This record gives sequence, structure tokens and C-alpha cells, in this order.
Amino acid sequence: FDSNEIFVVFVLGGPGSGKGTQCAYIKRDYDFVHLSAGDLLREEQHRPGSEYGELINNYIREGEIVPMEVTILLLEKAMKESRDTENKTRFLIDGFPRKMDQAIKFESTVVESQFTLYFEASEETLRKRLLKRGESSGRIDDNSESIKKRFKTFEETSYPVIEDFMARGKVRKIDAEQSIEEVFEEVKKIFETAF
Ligand code: UP5
Ligand code: MG
Repeated sequence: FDSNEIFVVFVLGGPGSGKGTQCAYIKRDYDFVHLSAGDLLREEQHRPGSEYGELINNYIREGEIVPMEVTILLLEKAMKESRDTENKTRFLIDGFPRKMDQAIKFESTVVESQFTLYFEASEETLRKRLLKRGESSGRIDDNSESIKKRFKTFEETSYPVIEDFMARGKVRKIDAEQSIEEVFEEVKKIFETAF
């Protein structure tokens, strides 16, 4: 993809920080395609005949990061589809990259990002949200065992990606402890000036 034609914003933050929730609002107001890497992986996991189903299931339950070849393939395919069938040029990539090698690979072989939205909230807040959602989500990783592992992976492996983007001045940090509406007010300020 040509980064003069295709705009990519990475949306990062700990598990349950509101990435998916805020992306739905951004998509509604700013004409973006929302691609959640986690949702794409869960879809692939349930696709009949998928060779990756079992592998994805195990990684997600353990809160570990699926090998990037799989995720990048799914993201690239979804981006091409939106571009070729609907002429879409703006993409929110939600929950990716979550490991340094993924960030480097994606930006060098797919397209460079414009900036990263980073939703910051304490583990205590995130745990509460995830356990509450777990009552009805059916997600195999919304239980206290998996949540603990997801936090560990975020801290050790994914946060360094955000730090790297920060060092390059590409992060817009947002306080995600606030209500959904308050968080979106901050998001809007960023998108009003950027697009
Ligand atoms: N909620 C949201 N905002 C709120 C607010 N401001 N105040 C109060 N409540 C708020 O929100 C979570 C819950 O909180 C919801 O109930 C919401 O109503 C409420 P949501 O918007 O869903 O948060 P989000 O950040 O999207 O949380 P999610 O659980 O999706 O984040 P994860 O990053 O953990 O999950 P993801 O789906 O991205 O990844 C899952 C797994 O897939 C990973 O652990 C990993 O195993 C695998 N994966 C990869 O291997 N590679 C990838 O590239 C991506 C994923
Ligand atoms: Mg999500």
C-alpha cells in the first residue's frame, strides 16, 4: 500500500481499555474502516476448514501473541478487500501491533502508520471491565486466569511497542479511566485536527 493513499491509525492499550468501543465511534463519525486484529483472529478460528483454528484458540486462551504471519495476512486481506470493493482509504487497526517484530514487519511491508492512539487505564479498572464483560461475552479469555496472562503479555511485550512509537513522537495518549463519552471527547479532539 502507498502511505500517501492509505491512512492507518494503530489503536493500542491494555486488554479492556476500550479500543473496540472507541473504534466504533470513530468509524461512525470519521469514515474509517475498523479492523480489530483480535476479531479477525476469532473469525478465522471459527472458519470451517481453517488450518489455524486450533493454534489461534490456544494462543488466545493463554493470552499469548499469535505468530505474526497469520495476523498480518488477515489484516492485509481485509484492507485490500475494503479498498478494492468500497474504495476505502482510512483504517483503524485495533489491537495490533502488540510485539516489536510485528510493528517493524507491518510498517515495512504493508504500510506506515500515521499515528497511534493509546488508551491508558489501570489494571484494576481493566480487570473489572473484563470480568463484567465475561459474564456474557463468551470470550474464552475473559476469565481471571487468562486476564492475568493478558496483562503480563501487555506489560512485557506490547507496551514496549507503544514506548517505541512514543520515542518517535507518534503516540496520542488518552486517559481511558473516564466514561466512554468523556474518552470519545478526547478522541474527537485528535481526529478533528488530524483529518
Ligand atoms: N468499556 C469500554 N470503555 C469503557 C469506559 N470508558 N468506561 C467503562 N466501561 C468501558 O471494552 C471492554 C469492556 O469495557 C466492554 O464491556 C466495554 O463496554 C467496557 P472494549 O471496547 O471491548 O475494549 P478493548 O480494548 O477492545 O478490549 P479487548 O478485550 O478486545 O482487548 P484485548 O487487547 O485484550 O483483545 P483483542 O481482541 O485485541 O486480543 C485478544 C487476543 O488475541 C490477544 O490476547 C492475543 O492472544 C490475540 N491477538 C494476537 O495474537 N495478535 C494480535 O495482533 C491481536 C490479538
Ligand atoms: Mg477489542
